[in-house]
Amino acid sequence: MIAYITGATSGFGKAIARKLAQLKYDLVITGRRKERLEELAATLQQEYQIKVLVSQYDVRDYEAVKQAIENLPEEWKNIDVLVNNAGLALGLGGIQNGDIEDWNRMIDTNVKGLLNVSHFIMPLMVAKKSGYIINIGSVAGKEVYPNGNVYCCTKHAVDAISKAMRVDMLPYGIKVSQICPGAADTEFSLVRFKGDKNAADNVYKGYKPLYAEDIADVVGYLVSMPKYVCINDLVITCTSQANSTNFYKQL
Ligand code: NDP
Ligand code: 8X3
Repeated sequence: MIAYITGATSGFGKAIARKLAQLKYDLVITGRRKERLEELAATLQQEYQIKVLVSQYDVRDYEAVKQAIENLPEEWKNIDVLVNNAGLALGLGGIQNGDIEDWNRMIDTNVKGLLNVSHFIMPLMVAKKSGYIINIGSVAGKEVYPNGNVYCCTKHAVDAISKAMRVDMLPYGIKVSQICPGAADTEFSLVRFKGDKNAADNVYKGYKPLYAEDIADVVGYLVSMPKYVCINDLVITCTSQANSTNFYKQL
């Protein structure tokens, strides 16, 4: 069994790679930071005796995605599970103060990047009439929150794309699930606040957030379900979070 994971250099993607390695999947792991990919590949190969292929590219780069997937060795094209995880938020503020570069990066990564990768992997699944696509959405794709505007918009797009994929893949027996996590302590906030560690740490103060391993466990559960069962959509928060805006914090 082969799983293809985008954004495996950190956070959810890295934890999902470890979980699927435990379940004896061979892995294609992708992201921009090659050193991290190589380090993870070496660790997982050694710990779980699986095969790992490193594929470095930026999901925003359509040509690079095309080359990376079309040039996979034939035996690696038999992909069973695609985890569309790569994504990011940049900034938190009103549209009137928004930075167009941030908007473009979020839209190009979270929406077009996910489409780019899916566009080249779906035909491989369609040809063999089997496969499983797991998209990482967000609670931000279910409800908007103050100052989250463009990031929320990209995750609402992931919600729509997940539903559309499920409809389009129906004749081919390809499953599509969306996982929508709430606040999780990964590098997400460090990226959102552009390296400001204090701002990032503040997001997770006063309560116990989700951790990447919690979402990886859910992926492990999803792939263990029989072929005729498809869990369409999961919203997962820590117990101290009820939705996008309501937290119980003890500061
Ligand atoms: P991290 O910042 O820890 O990980 C993000 C991953 O995405 C990295 O591996 C990064 O790799 C990759 N990535 C980002 N941009 C690109 C790009 N242009 N091309 C290729 N890879 C890219 O954050 P998380 O693990 O938290 O985020 C993973 C997903 O989960 C995202 O889609 C995020 O929106 C979503 N999410 C996060 C939540 C949270 O609270 N943490 C909650 C809900 C959803 P590299 O930089 O090496 O390219
Ligand atoms: C990440 C969760 O609520 O910080 O998608 O945007 S949130």
